[in-house]
Amino acid sequence: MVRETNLNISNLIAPIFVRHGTKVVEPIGAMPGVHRYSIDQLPDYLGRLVEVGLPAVLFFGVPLSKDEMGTEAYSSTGIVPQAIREAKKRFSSLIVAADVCLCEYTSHGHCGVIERGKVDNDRTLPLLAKAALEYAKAGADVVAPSAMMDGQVRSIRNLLDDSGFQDTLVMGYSAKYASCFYGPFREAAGSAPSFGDRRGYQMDTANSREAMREIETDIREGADMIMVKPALAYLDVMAKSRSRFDLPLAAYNVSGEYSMIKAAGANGWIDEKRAVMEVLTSIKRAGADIIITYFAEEAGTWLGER
Ligand code: PB1
Repeated sequence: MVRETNLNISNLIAPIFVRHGTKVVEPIGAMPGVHRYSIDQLPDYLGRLVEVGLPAVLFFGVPLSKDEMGTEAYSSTGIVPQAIREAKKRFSSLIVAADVCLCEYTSHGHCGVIERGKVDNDRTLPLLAKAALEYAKAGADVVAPSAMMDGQVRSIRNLLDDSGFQDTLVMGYSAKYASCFYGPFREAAGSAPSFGDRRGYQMDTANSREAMREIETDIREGADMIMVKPALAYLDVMAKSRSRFDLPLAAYNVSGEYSMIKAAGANGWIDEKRAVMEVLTSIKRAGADIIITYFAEEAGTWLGER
């Protein structure tokens, strides 16, 4: 009765990697228990998530081929629109979000197009908007720009509204740090930058006032939900964001945070289940309304057992 923070399944979003092929459920070495799914394998997995009561999923695409411009990211026949259509057809009540970025689709692995050896922010904006529109057309309830390009929320919001998708929500990856904790994801999506790093567009890990400015900008540009990412090493930023802003606040419990617990648990160094529930409860205690986590299915099962 006096417990102050209660984690609920309704707080959780499950990130899902989708790829081309048939009958593929491909394990990801650096993320034990996480897989890449071909479209035909989605109904079973989504059915399990819906069964435990998960309200939402977030799709990440693994394309057939990559190129300089990240073309499949904004193709109407790309893997993410296919996944969205399949999910909405089978589970109409499931909230379907789609990550909007180029890094999984570009041959160089950066989140934007490259001009003279650097990411060209402004040339990337229309491509992100185009991708978001394709996902909205496919039925996505939420589009989530993770590219950390200045003006990405406004570009996406404007094109969605101009195209009649006023009701498609935008969850901005507002305060996203240039973190080492994305390593396993980059293996999962094959999205490590082939040169340089993301410090030219992701935030300095030492800054928190800057995060407030980034979030204010996303809100001004029309974000419906804001985010701090990663989560565990940034709970101070989460708490500060919660005290400063009223919009729904998402936390992304990223791949490295997942894999650390999995590795320690597999080695018997920590009690994995207790660690997961402690971590997710702490992220909520810090102020997150929404937690994007690869632990979603397991946590949902454990929450249901309470
Ligand atoms: O779980 C994770 O590590 C998420 C990684 C995150 C996905 N939105 C980014 C990783 C990166 O910066 O490489 C992808 C950025 N578009």
